[in-house]
Amino acid sequence: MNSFQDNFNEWKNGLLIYKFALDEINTKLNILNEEFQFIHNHNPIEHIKSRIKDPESIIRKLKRKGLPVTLENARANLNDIAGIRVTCSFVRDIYKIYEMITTQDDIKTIKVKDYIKNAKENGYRSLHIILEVPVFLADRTEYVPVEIQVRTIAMDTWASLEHKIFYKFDQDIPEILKQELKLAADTVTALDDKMEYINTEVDKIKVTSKVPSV
Ligand code: 0O2
Repeated sequence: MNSFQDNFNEWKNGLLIYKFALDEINTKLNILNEEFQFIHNHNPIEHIKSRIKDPESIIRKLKRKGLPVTLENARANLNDIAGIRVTCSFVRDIYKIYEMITTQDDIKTIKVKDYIKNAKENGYRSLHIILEVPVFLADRTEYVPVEIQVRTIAMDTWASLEHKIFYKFDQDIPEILKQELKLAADTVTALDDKMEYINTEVDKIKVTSKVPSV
């Protein structure tokens, strides 16, 4: 039987490749953002945050999916061990990022979940892109899945609070709070629509004057 130390080392080594994949996607996103700023005088990305899912969350998710807790199962069944969250000011920037990253030659797009066009029942909105990126190791190349969640700053504020409440109530949020969260999500959608409208108006005015981009 494997000792705790053996298991710990096996998990640590098994998860290392996800760090390499995250590094690659982070670099790609930063290059796209800088290039976009140079050409269009506008940053589509406000903020990037990346993380490797911690072993406790991996175990929780495997159990939630009814799967035995092994590293092999985690690697075969979880697409979000390597996760990157990208926040943008405007909804249109989310789709720009999507377009720019998924058309790169070395990237395989595995799955796209558009929770912006089809929000979840609780009000959650975000664009989830699951990609595979090649990681070149000393003796082999591995395609590693990375989940990118792209959302506006307002969507991110909502999701962070909802996530905390979800775990505070042990994944069973009281009905009254669910309703309040749904109302807050509707307000977020209205705010994003308004910001998009204002940005479009700025663009129109820019054409006829020298107003800098926002
Ligand atoms: P955590 O704690 O954030 O890591 P799938 O395997 O594709 O069938 P999956 O991955 O469960 O199923 O589906 P989905 O919907 O793509 O969710 C992946 C991640 O999106 C979640 O990871 C959350 O980070 C985020 N997410 C999805 N739905 C919600 C939601 O309703 N509210 C909030 N705040 N975040 C959400 P985890 O592992 O569930 O959680």
